[in-house]
This record gives sequence, structure tokens and C-alpha cells, in this order.
Amino acid sequence: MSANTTTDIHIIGQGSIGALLSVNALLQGFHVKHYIKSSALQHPPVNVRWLDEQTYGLSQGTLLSEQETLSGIVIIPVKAYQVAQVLAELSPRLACDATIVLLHNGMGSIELAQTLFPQHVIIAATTTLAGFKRDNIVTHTAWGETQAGIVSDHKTSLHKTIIDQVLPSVTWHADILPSLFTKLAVNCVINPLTALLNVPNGDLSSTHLHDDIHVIINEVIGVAQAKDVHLNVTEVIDTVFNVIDATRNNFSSMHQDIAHGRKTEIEHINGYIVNVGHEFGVDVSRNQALLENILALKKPVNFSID
Ligand code: KPL
Repeated sequence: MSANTTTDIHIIGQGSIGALLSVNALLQGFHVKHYIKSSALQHPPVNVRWLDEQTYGLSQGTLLSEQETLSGIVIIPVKAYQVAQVLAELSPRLACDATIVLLHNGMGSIELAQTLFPQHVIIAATTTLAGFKRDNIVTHTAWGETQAGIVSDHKTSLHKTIIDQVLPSVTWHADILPSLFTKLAVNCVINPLTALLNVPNGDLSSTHLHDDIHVIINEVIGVAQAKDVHLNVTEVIDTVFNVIDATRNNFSSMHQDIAHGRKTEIEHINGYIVNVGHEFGVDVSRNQALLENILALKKPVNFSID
């Protein structure tokens, strides 16, 4: 695995997506550095079981605070509630030619990144690259596709061709917001419903849930519209049901978070819709109920994904 470019790839966090991207970038010969939080230092380094069943061991990551300056491409595939902290930690140590790639569920980080990094190139992306992490093993389950768009372009550096190699099947959009709101609709439906009903994604195709799913989606579309993002209702509904079908045997990340007693991303998913809905006077009562139900949810005794 020798470096094929002088551009460094920095990957923040070693959840499933971070670990999968690290392996993919290493396999392409990039110089990759990955970063972990201090609590992860007590755990053994991550092993990645790739789709072709090969296993790759990643080296122990570095603490972000130990890195002087980061230049090149900085990919941030962390939980939505960790993004603000990561951006704050990056703020004193990002070289001016670095490109930031935001890659997480939920919304709300673009504005923060633009405020903290007014001079940097910022890319927002969403991917269907998939895997799950159990102990220190990440299992790769789908190669997936990526939708990406530049949300701040200062022409100082643009690493598009490298991002094309590091992220799976990238489609570039002049306006990425419709893709991000569509993914938000997918997450607003699948994540809380699977967690509350304690079911795999596929069970949401049951016809008795259709009306409820339509209400949730319509509220997301109303909020997008208030932000001047115009989505086609039928296309969003089709996308949500296609994802339910394509991931029918998987447990959503929110189901897994609840099952493992971890914090969920609900405040950045349905919570984002509720906040913006209230700001613009859009009815978001169904998303609000989902937010409240998830926040109140205690892990049920029989709640298991094993
Ligand atoms: O992104 C996901 C998640 O679980 O967070 C979906 C698309 C719902 C797949 O499970």
C-alpha cells in the first residue's frame, strides 16, 4: 500500500464508515491518517472485514489534539452529535488548502462549518456505503453510492478527483441540498420507526404504516420548502420505500444505538425538522412526537440485534 499521491487523507472517527473509507483509501495507495477519540485508545485497533471477505487491520488511530496541521482532504464521517466538537477541534489546525468533507446523517452542520472555516473548501455528501461495527470488527455490507456537492468553494484547493476515488461511486451536484433533504426524509422515517417498533428496516413496508410514513415525509418536504429546497413528493416517497426494501434485513443505526444503550442522532434528524419547522411555522407534529418518543425510550429488555 504505497502512496500514489502527495495529498493526505485524514479520516476523523473510527465508526463503520470511517473504518471502511480508511481501508478503501489505503487500498488505493493514499497516505491515510485516521483519528480517534481518547476513550478509543483503550480498545484494540479496528479490523475491517471487506465485502470480498478479506480482513484488513487498521493501525491505532491518532488523537486529533496530537496533530499540528492537517492539509489535504479531511473527511468527517462521525455521528451527527459529534460534528460540532470535531469542527471546533479542527479549527486551529486546518491548513488553508485543506478540503473538508462533511459526511454524516442529519442536518445542521453546513452552516457551522461555513462559520468556522470561511476560507476553506467545504463539501457536503451523503453515502449509502454500509457496514456495521461489533466490538473492534467492522463488517462491510454494501459498496453503495455517494451524492456530493461543494457548499463553499474558495478555489484555493479542490480535491474532487481524489474524493472520486476515496468515496464510493460519487455523483456531483451543483446543489446538494435536495439530496441531503431526501436522505433526511429517509432517516426521519426509518430510524425512529424501526427503533420504536423494534423491527428491521424491511418491516416498515407493511401497508398499515403507509399513511404514517406519508405524514412524516410531507412534514420533511414542508420544512425543505421553507428553506427554499423544492422536492418532488412522489420521488421522495419512492426513495424512502426503495431504501426500506434495499436494506430490508438491516437494523437502522438508531435501532442499533438504542439496542446498545448508546446516544442516538434523533436531535439532528427529526429534531432538525422540528426546530426548522417551528422557526418557519410548518406543522411538524408527527416528527415532534417521534423525537419525544425516542428521547423517552428506554432500552426494552428483549431489544436485541444479535
Ligand atoms: O442511514 C440509515 C441508518 O440506518 O442510519 C438507513 C438508510 C436508514 C439505513 O439503515
